[in-house]
Amino acid sequence: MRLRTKALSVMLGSLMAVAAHSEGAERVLNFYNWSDYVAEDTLEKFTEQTGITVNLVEFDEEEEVNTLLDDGSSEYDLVVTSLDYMAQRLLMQKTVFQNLNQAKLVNKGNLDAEAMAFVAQKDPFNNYGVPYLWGTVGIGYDVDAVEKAFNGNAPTNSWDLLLDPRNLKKLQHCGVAFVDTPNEVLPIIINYLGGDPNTMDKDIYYGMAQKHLKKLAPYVTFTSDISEAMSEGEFCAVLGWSGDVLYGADLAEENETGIELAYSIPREGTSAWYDMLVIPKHAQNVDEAYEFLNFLMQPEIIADVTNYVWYPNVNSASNEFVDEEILGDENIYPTPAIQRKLYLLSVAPKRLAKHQQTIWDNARAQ
Ligand code: SPD
Repeated sequence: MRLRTKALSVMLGSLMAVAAHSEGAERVLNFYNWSDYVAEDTLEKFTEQTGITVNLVEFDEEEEVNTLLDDGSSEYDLVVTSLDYMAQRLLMQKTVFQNLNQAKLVNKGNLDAEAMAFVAQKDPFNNYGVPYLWGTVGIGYDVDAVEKAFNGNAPTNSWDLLLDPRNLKKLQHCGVAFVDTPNEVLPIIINYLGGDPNTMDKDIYYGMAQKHLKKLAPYVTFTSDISEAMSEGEFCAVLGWSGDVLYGADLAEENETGIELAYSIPREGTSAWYDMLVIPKHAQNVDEAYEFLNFLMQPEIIADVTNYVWYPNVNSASNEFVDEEILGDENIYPTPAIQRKLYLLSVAPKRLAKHQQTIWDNARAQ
């Protein structure tokens, strides 16, 4: 976990706070978010507009935020978590986040109605979360290193590249990573082997998925923190999230590391995921959380985030502010034809999630 209170935000926040102090208490928002998942100036702009100081704490693994929510912590006022986690808790009738007051979400009209309906399959009536960003799980690769390993014939648009152990062997020397989320990777493996990615059958997990993962594991590092590592040449191929690979590509360019990274959505299809903004049940600064939610739903603000982190948003009004290079890239904003190949994973009941974790832990220990 990294603590990064944006310097300027603090400065502006403090200046505003001086003014605010004479009228009342300083206003703060404690925000728990993934690392590298907001534009550089988003928080400063919010402080400028509202006088609210944002304390940003970043995490690198999904488990960190989920544990925090499960524990009922009152440390944060707004957190980013996955739609899958939300759905699982809703299924268990465990309300670890607040039922949103829709009347306070004055900017929600900017959000795409179709995307909201899609998300509502797991968060009925969009009661508990506001979609932040979304993406796919696909193939990230170092163009030169991977082509070299395959003499110019690398199957970079097929899961064969990362899920056929013979291919992994060819990539072993330049480093392969898989995103550290069993609930996402195991269904992809099952789908690759011809099964239903949404199966709830534990025998398929312990049979098909576990057996195959065992063959892949010796070549793989399991981590969700790949952007910087890829930009520096630590991994030449990853099974990972779209924006993290492309953010890595941006870093490589900025730091002139000489590495060219690319991302592809495999032709066999893959899963799409949504990250949601939720207010934890015991949040202390709820009004500030609503102000930030409305701020993030401003088209130019969320477009800035997309332009910085390379993940698409669901704010249709923001499209005109999103860089051409990003809006026109079908691996980031998939065309309708590609979208038809994307699936949403069903909510795994807690029992199955435990089996997924056991299989994963066994592979990691290999
Ligand atoms: N660098 C931040 C990446 C956040 C991506 N979230 C993906 C969640 C998928 N379940």
